[in-house]
Amino acid sequence: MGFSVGVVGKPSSGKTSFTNAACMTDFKVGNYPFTTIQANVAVTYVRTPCACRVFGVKDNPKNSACIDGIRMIPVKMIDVAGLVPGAHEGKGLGNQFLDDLRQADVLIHIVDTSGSTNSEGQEVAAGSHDPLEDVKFLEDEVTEWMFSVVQKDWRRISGRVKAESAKVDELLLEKLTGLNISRAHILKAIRDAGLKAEAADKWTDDDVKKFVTILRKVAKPIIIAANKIDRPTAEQNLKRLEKAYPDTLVVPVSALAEKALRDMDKKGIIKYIPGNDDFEILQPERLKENERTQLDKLKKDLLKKYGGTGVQGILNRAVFEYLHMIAVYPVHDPNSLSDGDGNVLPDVYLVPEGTTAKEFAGVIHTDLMESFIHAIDARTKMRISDKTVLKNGDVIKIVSAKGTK
Ligand SMILES: Nc1nc2c(ncn2[C@@H]2O[C@H](COP(=O)(O)OP(=O)(O)OP(=O)(O)O)[C@@H](O)[C@H]2O)c(=O)[nH]1
Ligand SMILES: [Mg+2]
Repeated sequence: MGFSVGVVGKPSSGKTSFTNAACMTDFKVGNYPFTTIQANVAVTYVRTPCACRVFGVKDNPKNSACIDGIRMIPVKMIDVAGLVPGAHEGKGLGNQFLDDLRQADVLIHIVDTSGSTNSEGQEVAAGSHDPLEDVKFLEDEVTEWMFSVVQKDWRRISGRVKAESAKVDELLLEKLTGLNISRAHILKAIRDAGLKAEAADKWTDDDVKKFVTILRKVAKPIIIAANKIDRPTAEQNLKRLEKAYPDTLVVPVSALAEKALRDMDKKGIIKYIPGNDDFEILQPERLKENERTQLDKLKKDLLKKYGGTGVQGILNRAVFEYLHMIAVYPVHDPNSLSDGDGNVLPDVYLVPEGTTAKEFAGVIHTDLMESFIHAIDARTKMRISDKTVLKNGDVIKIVSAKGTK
């Protein structure tokens, strides 16, 4: 599966609750630190209007699902153990589990916005801990982790740049490719740090640190889920978080409410579509009076106030708005929009904005890219060249010398 989201934060901030709500799993949740030790891996979905509606066809999705004209694209979610300040030096559970985040394309930082847990994740009086501190330390810990990976090998890398005029981006790529970091990420970080790749043997410790700090932002962007927004002390802190991090995506979230709504939907008591700011009660007779009151309160104080529980919202916004990914559908036959077996609009892939037709072929299969001839846009039925930049919702046939898709 293509896209991966890492779920990070201090202990007891609600990482596993968020994962359970997003993926409908039942991983262990607890109000004490380090409930999670081994990473939990599950699948969630981002939602986007499906091309079937635009083309007016009935589809047969294979690598995804389509519900009422909404295409659900699977995304891998990795819920890791809680991080405490000093984790990169071995505090708490140490930084081993940071390795669980290697494949993540983006990190969702689950913050206890209600301020009712301290930096170690222990319960404290609601509102007494400042969640702004949590954001700062988490960014630092992830950067320190990346820094330690680069630093471990820096002598050898700078030595080779000096002795053999080796390319620093190539050596760094070898080192960092396992962290899902690309050459483009590395080159951008070198450029943005104002450093010169040819002079890497002369980079000071501070230069390397600066490079890694920017690389972390480029390759593992962190967005903020302001969780536990259902608690009274959270609202004020949400405003402070938004003000302190104007360039970061900050979304109010209640993992607890989302899981409760999805569970009731599964039982058929209500109809709730994740991401919506409303639900419909289907079987009122199955609700006790206090449950009914709680549901009314949840609708008024959370769904209507914040536009939803934020769980689906933050995923969609992270992928489409913040990371600028687009959804593209490959087909075998641009007229029937089907694959070789007659399935209509079977697959959809998330690719970064700016992806060309030829690069898209490479996302499906390396062979398709290598033998790429041209592509056909199913909407216009026109040929498009290798360099044509694709758009969100495009349906594309790749014509290649080795076979077609
Ligand atoms: N009120 C409220 N409580 C929540 C919410 N999300 C999680 N909690 C509670 O916070 C506590 C910790 O939840 P977990 O999901 O286990 O937290 P975690 O971050 O995975 O914790 P570790 O695995 O120990 O790092 C539990 O008591 C949850 O019920 C929320 O949105 N609202
Ligand atoms: Mg957990």
